[in-house]
Amino acid sequence: MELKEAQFTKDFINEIRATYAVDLKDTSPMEQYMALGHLIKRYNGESWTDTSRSYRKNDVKQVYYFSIEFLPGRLLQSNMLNLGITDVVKKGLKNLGLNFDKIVQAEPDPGLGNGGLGRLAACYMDSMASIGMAGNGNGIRYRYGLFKQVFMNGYQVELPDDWLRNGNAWEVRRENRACLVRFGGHVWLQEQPDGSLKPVYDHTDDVLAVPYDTGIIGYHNVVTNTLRLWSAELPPNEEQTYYSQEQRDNIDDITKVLYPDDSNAEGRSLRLRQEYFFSSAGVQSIVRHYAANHTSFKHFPQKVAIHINDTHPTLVIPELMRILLDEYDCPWNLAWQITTSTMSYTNHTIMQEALEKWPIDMFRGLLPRIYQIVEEIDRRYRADKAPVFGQNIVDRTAPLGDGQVRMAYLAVIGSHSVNGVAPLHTELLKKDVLADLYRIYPEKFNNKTNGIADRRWLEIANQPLTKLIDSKIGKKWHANPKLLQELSAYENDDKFLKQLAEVKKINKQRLADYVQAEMGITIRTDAIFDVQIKRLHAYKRQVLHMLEIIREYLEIKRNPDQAVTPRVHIFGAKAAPSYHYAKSVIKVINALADLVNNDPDIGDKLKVVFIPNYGVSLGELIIPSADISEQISTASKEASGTSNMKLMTNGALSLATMDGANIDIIRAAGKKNEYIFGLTANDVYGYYRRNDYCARKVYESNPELQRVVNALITNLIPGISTEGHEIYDSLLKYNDEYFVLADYADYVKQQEQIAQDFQDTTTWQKKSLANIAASGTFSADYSVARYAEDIWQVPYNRILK
Ligand code: 9GP
Repeated sequence: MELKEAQFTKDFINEIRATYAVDLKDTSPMEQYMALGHLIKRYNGESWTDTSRSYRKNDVKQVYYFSIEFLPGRLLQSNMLNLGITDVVKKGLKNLGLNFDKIVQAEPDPGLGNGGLGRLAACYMDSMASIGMAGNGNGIRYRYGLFKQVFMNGYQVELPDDWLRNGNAWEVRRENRACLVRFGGHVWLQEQPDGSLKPVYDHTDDVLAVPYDTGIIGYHNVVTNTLRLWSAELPPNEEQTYYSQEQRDNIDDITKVLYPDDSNAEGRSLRLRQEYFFSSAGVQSIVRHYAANHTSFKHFPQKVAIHINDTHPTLVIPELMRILLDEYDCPWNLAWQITTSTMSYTNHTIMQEALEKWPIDMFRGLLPRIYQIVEEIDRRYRADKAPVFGQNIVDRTAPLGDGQVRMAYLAVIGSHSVNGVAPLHTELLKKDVLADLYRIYPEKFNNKTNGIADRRWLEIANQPLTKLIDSKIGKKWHANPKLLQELSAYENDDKFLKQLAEVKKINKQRLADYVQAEMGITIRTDAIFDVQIKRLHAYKRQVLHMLEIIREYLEIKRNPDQAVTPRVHIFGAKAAPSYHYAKSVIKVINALADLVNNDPDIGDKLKVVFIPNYGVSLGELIIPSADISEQISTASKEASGTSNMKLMTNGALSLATMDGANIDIIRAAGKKNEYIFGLTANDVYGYYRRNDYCARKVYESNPELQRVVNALITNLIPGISTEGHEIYDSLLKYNDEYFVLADYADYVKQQEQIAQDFQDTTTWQKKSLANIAASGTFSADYSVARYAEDIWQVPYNRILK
């Protein structure tokens, strides 16, 4: 958009006065941020209205991306970037004597997600708008985000993430678009005068779903899509019904917190309520919008695509069926055909625990009408498929089985497309996790490799690198990231490679300053920054990384005079509050950090920093500084990964197993530019088949490994007598479920190679450049374009090929 500095300054001062009734000099950074947010939202109001109007007028097919998580990161800078007003605003604020960085930091990082799943959903929102596609998000407006992680005595402590404390500058409450969502009670089918059956409800608990909309601004294209997040409230109370405090709390709880503790039945039931709540509200609002503009539902799938992001929103399937059957008198077959043509499903994990299943009793009690519909889907599925595929396979795959509602199976059966998020993952879905359903519906399965919002990860997070790239290949890559490939022309340009090294140093210094200020740890910027940032999970194997630190520590202690390449091991990870093992890993890494960082024999040769409260904003600080990107999951277990892509685009070299999208990164950048190690997925499945993995044998055959693992149970690392034993036992007593010991020797070999290669700066920077140049292909712009063409069949208008 066109914006002159004088206009901006005038508007900004007016906004401050109008909102806070004070002079600029008396405002806090938070007030400055809020005023700026309101102003930018207002600037963009016309584009948002125009976009919605044009979708309506042209009856454009719309995609609705349903996700229980959205992790957008701070919006101020990305909105300014996408509107093309960054320079003007920054200059204007500077001339007013304000500190832009402080204003940026005042924005809370919306913690509406947990990890890759939610971040991917947010990237896709940005890219859909940026390629000019009609794509909307649908989720939950959690009152509190995931949690704020602090460490006390090395232990993770979870504090409430009160991200809405000062309000939210970007959202619009739309009470006039609210709808009712029904839970519990009784339902029966009553015969109507025309012979049809209609449900009658009794004693239901109704909840009002109120939407809050956020404009998702496209990159330099005057498109603004909508992210709609639902909040649970008391229904309008015309009959003056009395609501007890417990009833009020029950309603309040639905959208209070992301991922309630599901280690108990109450938590699980709340989780199911959350899932139906946003699925139902979202589908109701889509149908209401459609019905206002069309007379028949026959062409619904030509105008609406609903995407199920992981199993959590699967209830959109029976919910759309319910509305079509009960409210629009659609016959079952037509309703089913409309529903399956509208729905598509992405699976994001092969971990069994994440393929949700609900006990039938809980499900039926909470959602009686939806249960009837699922029962009928199940009955028809069995009747239809058993004669062709046999009873066994149908029993294994039907939506209802073993006393449970099986959400992943319902999602596959009720969708026309099922995709994995990297080629290996999709193959494993077909061969293993969903093999039976693949036999029945081979035509539904396809792969869509994940992507990232590289404008955020370069233009916002890494401005020094962006400037350097622009100086060589211009700015066209901002809208078409594959053009980063043009950087390959500079692989033998020593001056450019030096500049690349300087940029890395600036970014390392930025992180070092933060670590010094926040954690009191001094780290040197000529050390290797060895980074592992992701959720804490056994399959991601932070433990393997931890064993390497113990090895390096013991090595320096044994041979203090030997020259070593200095290293800083950097972690960022939250553990789910009820995931005991993951929390023990955090404690041990923190205890190890204390030991290493304070040992005078070690000095600054080796440092360990576990940066608390990892999230998108910390990612923006850490990722540009990384030399090594640790992507060390057990092969077959990481569906895709996306931190691997963000780190690659910022010039880090991957230390990686052949897992998830690592494989695609390695192919794109070339094997010689990464460090690859460990078992392949085939090896892992071979062990499963033969059932012959013996962790103890590996341990006994490697004396160095013994020394390292034993350090967990001797008193070398103070304060971990319980947690150290726990991890030790997971490796040896319980036979190392994730093959940490099997991969140890190979991993160490690569780490030693890294230490050696890092000495040769020019060759290192060449490898770094190869990664940056090849990374454009992992832009989410291309990923959503592939979804648009192959799955949703919706147009977009930025030419990307
Ligand atoms: O664990 C996967 C991760 O590999 C993937 O990159 C991300 C986005 O597709 O989804 C994660 N899955 C989940 O968070 C839960 O299924």
